[in-house]
Amino acid sequence: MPPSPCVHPAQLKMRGLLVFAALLAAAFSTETFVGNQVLRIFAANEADVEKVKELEEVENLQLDFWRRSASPETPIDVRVPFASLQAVKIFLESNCIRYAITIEDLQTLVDEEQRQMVQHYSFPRSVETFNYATYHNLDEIYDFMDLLVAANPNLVSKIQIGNSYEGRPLYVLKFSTGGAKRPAIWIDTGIHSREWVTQASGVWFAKKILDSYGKDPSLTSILDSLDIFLEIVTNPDGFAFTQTKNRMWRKTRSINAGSTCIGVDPNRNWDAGFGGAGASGNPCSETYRGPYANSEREVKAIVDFVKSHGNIKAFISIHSYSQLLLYPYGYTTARAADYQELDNIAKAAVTALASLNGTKYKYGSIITTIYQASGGTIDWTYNQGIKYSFTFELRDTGRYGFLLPASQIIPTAEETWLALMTIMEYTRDHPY
Ligand code: 0X9
Ligand code: ZN
Repeated sequence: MPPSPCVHPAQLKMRGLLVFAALLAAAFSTETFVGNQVLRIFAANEADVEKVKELEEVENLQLDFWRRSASPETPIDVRVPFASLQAVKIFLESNCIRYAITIEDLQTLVDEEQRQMVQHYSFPRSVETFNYATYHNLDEIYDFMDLLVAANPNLVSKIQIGNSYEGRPLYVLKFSTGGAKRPAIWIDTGIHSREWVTQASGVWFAKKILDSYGKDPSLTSILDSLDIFLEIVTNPDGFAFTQTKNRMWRKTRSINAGSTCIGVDPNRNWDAGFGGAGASGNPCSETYRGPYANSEREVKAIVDFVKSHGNIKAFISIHSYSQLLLYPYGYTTARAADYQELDNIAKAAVTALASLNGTKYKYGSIITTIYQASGGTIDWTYNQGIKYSFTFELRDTGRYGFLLPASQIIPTAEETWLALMTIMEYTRDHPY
């Protein structure tokens, strides 16, 4: 009998571990990412970019583009399931397209993140004992909001702007020192559920506002003339899903008529260039725009809130990752009327951000800095007349991507806060 193909004992042990992880996940019906790799693809020219787009069309490959590219300058990051790895690598090599493996085994990072969360969990009794340096689940963040309001009901209140598709409350924290319908600043985090550093930063911002009022003269003067609205978990259904079923979930969780695929990209569902290039009409796509603009309750709730408020002056929507500060437009190459002013503000904001830890951000309009994206949040808010409309892509630039280690939460939030302060100060000093 011929000997069976040789397997090194160390490999066998590794395989055993992988099988065990897969079994555990199966028991909890959680999606596993065992053997998934994230590849960074360096397209040398337009033709390469087009070639890589061909891969995207092959649904069977189940590729998850973490970072797309419209031009050869920015590399493409893509999560490749184990079963597709060989095919993708052969495709790239045979087309002479260069790539590197940025994440060897995604499940290792997911497991590490889970271990960190369990290890650092402590029952929060107050906003003082709450652990800001770890990731939290939805219930913990909702509890945090109540603790925050209890800590200073004169400064912060919790309002509900609607319900998610699955019926979860959509909560917004309102920071206000009085006055009837003062002009306001809006900040949202977590509209893409897997971008965990954003919700975690949102929690930190809330505490920072509370701590700074009455102490930091600048934040104090901002809150004495403007209200701040902060929606931390903008896509709660997706967020809950990332915690229990699939860490990589991005979209909402609405059912799509005529398809088995779930969810709409809530950053393609706004009524600005809706249905144009830079979004998909395929419900199975990660950038599915939805059946019509504002079809998603999570989006509609904000649209209704912004319209009924009528006095929002700055709107900041926070994503990750790539380290970018962007302004309109994403759906058209037309320059925003306030292009020069927005560019100046963005420059000042990224300079302030870098001053803390040296973290470098690029800035510019969405379409020129990353790619065309239609139906995006801040294009709609800008067209509504909210001049100071910005969107962030927080850390990192791809080493960990959406699985940014918890040790980076506080440094990320701290540096981002400086950029937010720059935008908020500008809003305070340049009323319109
Ligand atoms: O594609 C997107 O929706 C954004 N990138 S992400 O990785 N966070 O999904 C970029 C689109 C530009 N608009 C905003 N950042 N809002
Ligand atoms: Zn995003």
